[in-house]
Amino acid sequence: MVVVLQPVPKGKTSSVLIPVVDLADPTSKTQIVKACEELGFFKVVNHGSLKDKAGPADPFGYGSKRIGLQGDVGCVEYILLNANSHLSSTKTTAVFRKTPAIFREAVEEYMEEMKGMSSKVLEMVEEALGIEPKEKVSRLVKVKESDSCFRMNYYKEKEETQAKEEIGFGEHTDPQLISVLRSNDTEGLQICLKDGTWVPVPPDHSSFFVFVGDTLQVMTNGRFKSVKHRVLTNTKRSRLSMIYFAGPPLTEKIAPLACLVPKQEDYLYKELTWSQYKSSGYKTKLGDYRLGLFEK
Ligand code: GA4
Repeated sequence: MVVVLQPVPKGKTSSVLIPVVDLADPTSKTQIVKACEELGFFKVVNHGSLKDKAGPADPFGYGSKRIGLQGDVGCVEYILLNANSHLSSTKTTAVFRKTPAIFREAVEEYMEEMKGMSSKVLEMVEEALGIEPKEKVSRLVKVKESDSCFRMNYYKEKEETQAKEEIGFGEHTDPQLISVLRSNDTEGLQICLKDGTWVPVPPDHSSFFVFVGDTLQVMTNGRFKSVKHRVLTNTKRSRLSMIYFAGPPLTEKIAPLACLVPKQEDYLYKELTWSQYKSSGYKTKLGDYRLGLFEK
């Protein structure tokens, strides 16, 4: 099943088929791998168990306009939370603790569900690619040390007097393994194809969108592509999105998987810990090409 993405009016234009993975379909594993290889992005339907509920940062907490630590700005208000509940001393947790229980519990439950969804997708990838040992990748997001985070973004509707398009969230790739996004029915998200064309993703509040992140690109030695994406606030209605970024533990060594690349000389990337990659990432601007840090 595929959905046609409409071309953007400016610059290079094209339309592309966005892969839709039906989790209830027995061939879904193969569909996931195909989508990860071709686009690094896909939509998930029939996710069954997931409930339909949800809920300047430094970098966690509430943020408005400023993104990251290197001066990036966007027309966005957000809350960024560390998903590690065991890190009770972090500022995130302190701020988060002060929020009403009804909100906190909903967010905690949602993060838990997203952890389950990301590990499920990774398990399917493991099976389809024959990754060994078992759970080599999915384990990284399941363990309590996994360094995952959760972001809620609010993009205000564009006013009549404003320029035609404004950047809500500038172009970037996600550094983690995979990210799972859910939004309301407002457009704005765009993904970048391998030829550089930007295509809008039609919103669908009842589905999840999955992005391949830099870490999964490295572990698959470039077989899966970390997809560049952005949000433009070119809309009459406000957009709300929630994204779970499934990351490995800070001490985890990230490198191409030996079971996928038998010869070391074929490795496109060198080894870095997730902590090294993450902290270098915070010294970069949003749109910088961070994967260069991994390149041999
Ligand atoms: C992009 C993906 C996630 O939203 C995020 C972002 C993070 C932040 O907003 O604090 C970063 C960005 C993201 C990548 C480069 C650095 C770090 C802003 C920035 C300029 C939470 C993440 O993990 O990396």
